[in-house]
Amino acid sequence: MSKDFKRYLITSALPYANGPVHIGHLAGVYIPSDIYTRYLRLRGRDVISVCGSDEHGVPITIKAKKEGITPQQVVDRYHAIIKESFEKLGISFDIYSRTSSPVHAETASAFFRKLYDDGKFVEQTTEQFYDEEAKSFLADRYIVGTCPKCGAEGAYGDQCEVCGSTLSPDELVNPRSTLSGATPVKRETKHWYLPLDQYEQMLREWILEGHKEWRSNVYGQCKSWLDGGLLPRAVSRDLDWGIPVPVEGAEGKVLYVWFDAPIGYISATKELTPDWEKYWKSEDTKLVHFIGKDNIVFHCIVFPSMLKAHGEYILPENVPSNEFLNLEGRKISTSKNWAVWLHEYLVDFPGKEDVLRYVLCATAPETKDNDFIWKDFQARNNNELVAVLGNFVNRALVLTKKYYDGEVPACGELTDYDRETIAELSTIKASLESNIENYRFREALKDAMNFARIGNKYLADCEPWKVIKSDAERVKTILNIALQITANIAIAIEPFMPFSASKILKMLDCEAFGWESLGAMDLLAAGHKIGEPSLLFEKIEDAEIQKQLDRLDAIEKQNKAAEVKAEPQKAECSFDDFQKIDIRVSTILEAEKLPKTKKLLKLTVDTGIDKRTIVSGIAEHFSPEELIGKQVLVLVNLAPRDFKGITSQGMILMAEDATGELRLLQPDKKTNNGAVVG
Ligand code: B3M
Ligand code: ZN
Repeated sequence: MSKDFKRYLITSALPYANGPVHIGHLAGVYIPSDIYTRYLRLRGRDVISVCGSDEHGVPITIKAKKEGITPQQVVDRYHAIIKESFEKLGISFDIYSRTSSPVHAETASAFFRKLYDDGKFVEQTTEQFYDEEAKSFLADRYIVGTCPKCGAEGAYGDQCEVCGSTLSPDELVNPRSTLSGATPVKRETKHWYLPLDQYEQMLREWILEGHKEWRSNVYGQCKSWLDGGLLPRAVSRDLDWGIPVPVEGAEGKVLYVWFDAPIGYISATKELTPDWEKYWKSEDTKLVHFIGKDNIVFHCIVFPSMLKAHGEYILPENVPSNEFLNLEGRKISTSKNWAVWLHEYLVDFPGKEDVLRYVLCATAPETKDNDFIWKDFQARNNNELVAVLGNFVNRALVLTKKYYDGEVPACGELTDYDRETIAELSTIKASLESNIENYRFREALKDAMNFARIGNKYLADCEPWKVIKSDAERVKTILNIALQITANIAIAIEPFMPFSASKILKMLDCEAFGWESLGAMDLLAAGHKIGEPSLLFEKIEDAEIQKQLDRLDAIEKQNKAAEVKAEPQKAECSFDDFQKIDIRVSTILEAEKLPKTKKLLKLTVDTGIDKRTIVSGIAEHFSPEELIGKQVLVLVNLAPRDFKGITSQGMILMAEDATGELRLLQPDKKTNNGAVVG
């Protein structure tokens, strides 16, 4: 069943250049694709990994408009951030390109043109919303109005962000164009459609019959699309940002972003190598698309139909796609800033790139949604990377320094236990390979870590630090084996933690080994002098984690405040009613906590009329000291009330913020006490 391929072409979903990359993207797409690619490279396979920024589409034009800059400026900014942060995390694309590149414009245009010339499209005229003032067709996102479902203002033509309903612009009440504010009108427009229905049979055979081994989430989504029946899909849009439709009479029309973006994989390959066709047009190539689950239909249904329509291209062999990663129990959201951003992580945790790679792989949402929890991040670092991997490597190297001045001791006769340990390593190797090749990266990572676990156990069981006193010869064998395992670890963890792998090699003072060396026990010759041991991983302290949790707390508070809806207005009151209320500017003279209460403060205030006592339930919000001397507004003619035997003569006016905090209301300049408010 498994075919021998001559070369591999790995693609990773092109991130939209309208924001930076976060841990959800990494866990879903880029870490798995990098592990797979690095593994194949280590095996000496002919492999290239391509990616780039997806720089077209409506969200980018909207962002530009909001910030008063051009779409090109938006994508320039985020392309730079994304590219740099990928590099720093060791994501080893052979090329990270961008869809605003000239090669891409040319490639995507030519692709469209071939399909057009070969009669693969159907043309259709439909009615679309149009802004007569701005003289522009309107994408759904450019139309706002009242949500028909929840009544919220400012719902978009495709979605209401308040109640989450999916909408179409026709449903909005009082629709308006965000370009000019005008009411949109319907106008006819012509577009090109790819008749997906014509590819249904091909897709059924190829996926449903031919690729039953795909992950069940991917296979299941494809099946339900195919069972639901496919419809022609528009591949052009009325928009001024994108690749112009290369056909006469198509002024003002561009390729739909989901038509041009996957062609970006081809353009990137073209930019990388003059040999690009061999990767895209030969059945000997294994093409694998790493994507997020919201991209499945485009990579399994639409793009393959495009490739088939073109006729010269191969189809992907697999499309591994993950579920979603949540953050601290909540859905990651760019608009709500509920995310851990890669470029920020790299600043907050310098030198800990592999820790993030490790944790995201260990918790990758391979078969179901999963959670990124900062405490778990800390625990995995401290209990697994530091305590198991780092500890083993450190012990092996430090003992070698101590007993043999850093020279690899010769291996003597093996005991049964030595042999068992060595045999175990080969078993893990087989499992590691099969797990990576079948896209089970979490399991594969466990296998890689097992090299260190076995090493740790081996040292703990053999106790060379004790044996050295009684049988110095035996210790040579023990440490030889421990060092060989260390060299093995450098191979096994390279796809997952490349920085640590090269650190180990440096400490061993040797060149990188190929994958075929994994399991071998002669990687380090006796007499070879190792380098200086240093710590592979450092403990992460509570304070560092608390800083991240505090940041999320602050974001949560902001979001809550933004979500908050004002309470409905109370029943009408007459002017006479209002006149009855007597509010005065007053100054707080004294404040103290009422003994045996949690919430009550006893205040003495100067109301200008008199000095009086007011008891107020604000002790959890203000300290007595911060109140003394403050001017406030006091409702002075409120009927007196008793609290714990003290009579309160009035009420301090306050507002409660959405965060639950209380705010004092004060005159904006110093005012004489007793001044009437009204
Ligand atoms: N930019 C969507 C995304 O980032 C899209 C992927 C394109 S892959 C050709 O989810
Ligand atoms: Zn709504």
